[in-house]
Amino acid sequence: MKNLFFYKLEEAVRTNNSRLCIGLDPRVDDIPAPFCNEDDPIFAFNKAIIDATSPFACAFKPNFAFYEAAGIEGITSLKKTIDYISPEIPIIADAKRSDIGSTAEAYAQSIFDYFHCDAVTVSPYLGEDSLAPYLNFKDKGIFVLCLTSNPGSMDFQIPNDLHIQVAQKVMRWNTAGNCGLVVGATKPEYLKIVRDIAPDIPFLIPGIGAQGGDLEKVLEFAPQGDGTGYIINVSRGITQPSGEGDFITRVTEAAARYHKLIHIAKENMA
Ligand code: OMP
Repeated sequence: MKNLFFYKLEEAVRTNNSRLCIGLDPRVDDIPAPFCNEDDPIFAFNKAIIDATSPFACAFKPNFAFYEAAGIEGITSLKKTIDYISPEIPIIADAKRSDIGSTAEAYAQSIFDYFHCDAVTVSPYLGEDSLAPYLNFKDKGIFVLCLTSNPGSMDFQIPNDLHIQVAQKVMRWNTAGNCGLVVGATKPEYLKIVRDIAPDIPFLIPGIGAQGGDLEKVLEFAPQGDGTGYIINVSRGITQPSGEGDFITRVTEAAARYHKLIHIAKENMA
């Protein structure tokens, strides 16, 4: 069963022939000179990136940390960025919320009623009642952290089989078809385990690019049986492109390259 969010996501995948989610994680100190002279540098920077990369994207994922770090102006830039993105391209609020139910209700209202995002990332650590306020938004996407891409996933998640338990729980919580799992690209062998447990839960997969995840291996294990059900996030690899020359040209080339790499890796699997 696909809810409204996952239907919208698959529409965007089809339209742009893309499973590339582009992370909008602006680091104020790294914003190139021309954008710094604008009234709202973060928004000007994001707007240029969105204009250049929308044809390659199936989703955008702003991580709230980078906007909150810029204070009240950053929050304004975030709102403007979200409002600027075409309504056809879903927006995943990377907010990694987690709190007791009554507080989670306020977080969910913020993400969905104020920012009007299509989906959110949440941490399962506080259990089912802490996720209920998000899951009650049946038309939205709720991506639950399952196996994170950072080295610290070896502290609790993997040695205690928490990734397995989270995948099993999310299978049960997915009665509205609005759940997804965040599964990092840096540990494909564990990603495979999660896919075996949750064969029809869509994956949001960060960790390609700056974190060195193995795209070929990820694409071997990530797809659902019908070949769908996953998106690959790249943030710094696109918005902080290497090389010299015009910045937006390099951003466009990087987005085109990851878009193509995903296709090539998929073809190599076939
Ligand atoms: P890059 O490493 O620059 O591509 O950024 C990755 C983005 O994905 C950042 O916004 C991270 O916060 C986020 N992320 C991870 O890197 N690892 C995870 O396990 C989960 C996330 C996420 O929830 O998106």
